Parts: sequence; C-alpha cells; structure tokens
Amino acid sequence: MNNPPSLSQSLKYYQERSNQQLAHWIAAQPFAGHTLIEAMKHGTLLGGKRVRPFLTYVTGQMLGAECADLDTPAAAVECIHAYSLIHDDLPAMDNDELRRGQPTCHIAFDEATAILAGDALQTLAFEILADGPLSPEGNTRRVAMIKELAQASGAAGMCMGQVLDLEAEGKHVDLLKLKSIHKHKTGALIRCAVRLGALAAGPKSVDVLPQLDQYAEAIGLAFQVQDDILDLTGDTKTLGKPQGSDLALEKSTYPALLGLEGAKEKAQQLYQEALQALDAIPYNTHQLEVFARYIIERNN
Ligand code: GRG
Repeated sequence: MNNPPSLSQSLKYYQERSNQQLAHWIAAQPFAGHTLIEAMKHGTLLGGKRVRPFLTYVTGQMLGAECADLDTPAAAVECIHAYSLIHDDLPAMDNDELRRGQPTCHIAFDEATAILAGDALQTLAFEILADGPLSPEGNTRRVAMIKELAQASGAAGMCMGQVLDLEAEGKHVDLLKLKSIHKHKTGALIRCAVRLGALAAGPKSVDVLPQLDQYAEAIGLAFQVQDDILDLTGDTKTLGKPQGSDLALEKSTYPALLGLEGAKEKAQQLYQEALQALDAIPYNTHQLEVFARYIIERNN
C-alpha cells in the first residue's frame, strides 16, 4: 500500500496546482502585458504559501469532492488574499516596502496601479466563482460560494478586521479585542477557505460545518499567534518582515500581552482546540491534523 503523502509533499502539490490556476486566470484577462496585469501577477505569482487554497483542497477532498471541482474556489480565495496583501502594504495602511522578499506592489509599480491591481484581483475572485469550471453538482453551489466569500472578505469579515486593527494602532488592546481583530482580519478568510471546500463537497458536509468552523477558528488564531511570535523572535525566512524588531512590542500582539512563553502556550492551546474539533468529524482528518501542527511550528 502507498504511504499517504507527507505534509510538505501535499503543500507543494497544492501550491503548484494553485499557481497554475492563478496564472491561467490572470493570463485570460484582456490587455495582456499591460501594467495593470503585470501588477496583478506581481501581487499573486511571486511567492506565497497558498495556505488558503490548501485548506479548500484538503477539506473538500476529505468530504468527497473531486480535486478538479476545488480548483475554482481555491483560486478565488487566493485572489482575495493577494488583493488584501497588496492593499495592506499601501502607504495608507501598513506602508511596507517589501513582501515575500520583493518590492511591494506600490513600490514595484505605483500607488494607483497597486490600488487598482488589488481591486481587479478582488473582482477576479468573484469572476472565477461565477464562471470557473465546476461539475454539474458543484454548479448548483456557485451562489452559496459567492455569498460565503463576499461575507468573509467584506464588512463582516476581513475588511472589518483591517479597520479594527488600524483603529487599535498605538492603543492598548486587551486579549478579547485582539482576538476579535484577528478573528476578522485573518481568521474570516481562513474559515472561508475551509467552508468553500465543504460547500464544494455537497450537502453531506452540512453536518460537519460546526466542527469545521471550530477547527478553522482555532487554526486561524493560531496562525496569527505564530505570526506575532515570528515577528518578535525574528525566526522568520520572510524578508521584509520586521525581524526581531521593536514593532512587535509597540503593537498589541500576543507576545506583548502574554509574554513570549505565554504566546507559545496560547498557540499550543489553540492547536489542541483544533484537534478536538477534528475528533468529532467522522472522516479522515489526517491532513487537517498535520496542517494544524504546521501552523504553530512554521518558521515563515
Ligand atoms: C487590506 C482589506 C485589507 C485587508 C488586509 C490579511 C490582511 C488584511 C493583512 C495582512 C497583514 C498581515 C501581515 C497579517 C499577518 C498574518 C497574515 C495574514 C500574513 C500573510 O498571510 P500568509 O502568511 O502570506 O498566508 P503568504 O505570503 O504565504 O501568502
């Protein structure tokens, strides 16, 4: 019997699969070679772990969806993520000059082009969901997927999280508020990636949606706690991050509120919560389990 793929093998496989999908969708846009299209490619194709597509593929297949039926929602959720990073780096927001070891979009191009490339990636996400290949069965769930992604990205989800984060700058924030910021800013799209996989798998996944939500909320927060830890310890390979800088102490972060050891314990506790949620799912949750561990052990 073949051994199941290791996490790094499956991360690589879905990363390459997502890259092909994203390259295909951007290449299908009119005005090939135009600066706007180049800026969209820059924000999407120059690196990235593809964590959100991975979750869509793995959740969907665990519940019986065909891999080909997951290409569409996986590409859509990553387009939203790419747009959010381009806008997050803008001078009006985080004002970052490096992302994924490359100049940020507004540095490589200009601010107006970066804003528009983000806008165009956001609308491309919904074009993909509206028009991307899906089986006849998957086709019946397009509108539900569009609604899911819209709610996770907009004023009830990621955009609200970004606003809450901007409002919190320079202020003391307690743990409850910090959780709410991250639940919306980062967590909503991670939860959506899992739910899109479940939606693509059909009606039987309804029964496990509460457990999947619990899993996704735990790993979404754990992702952020680990991000804060990496910012503080400088234990990151991601160029352009404030490595070991004072930034992580000035901002309200988990290590700032709990101390470094407390933040590490928090990550462990969230990992255990994720595993508990998976325990109640009567499918083969192995890939989601090892992914949860990766989230709290990752160094980039
Ligand atoms: C601008 C509306 C709007 C939202 C921005 C997601 C976000 C909201 C901002 C990102 C800021 C940030 C660095 C958050 C920390 C956690 C995080 C989401 C990191 C980036 O995601 P990864 O690690 O990135 O999945 P890659 O490069 O692997 O795709």
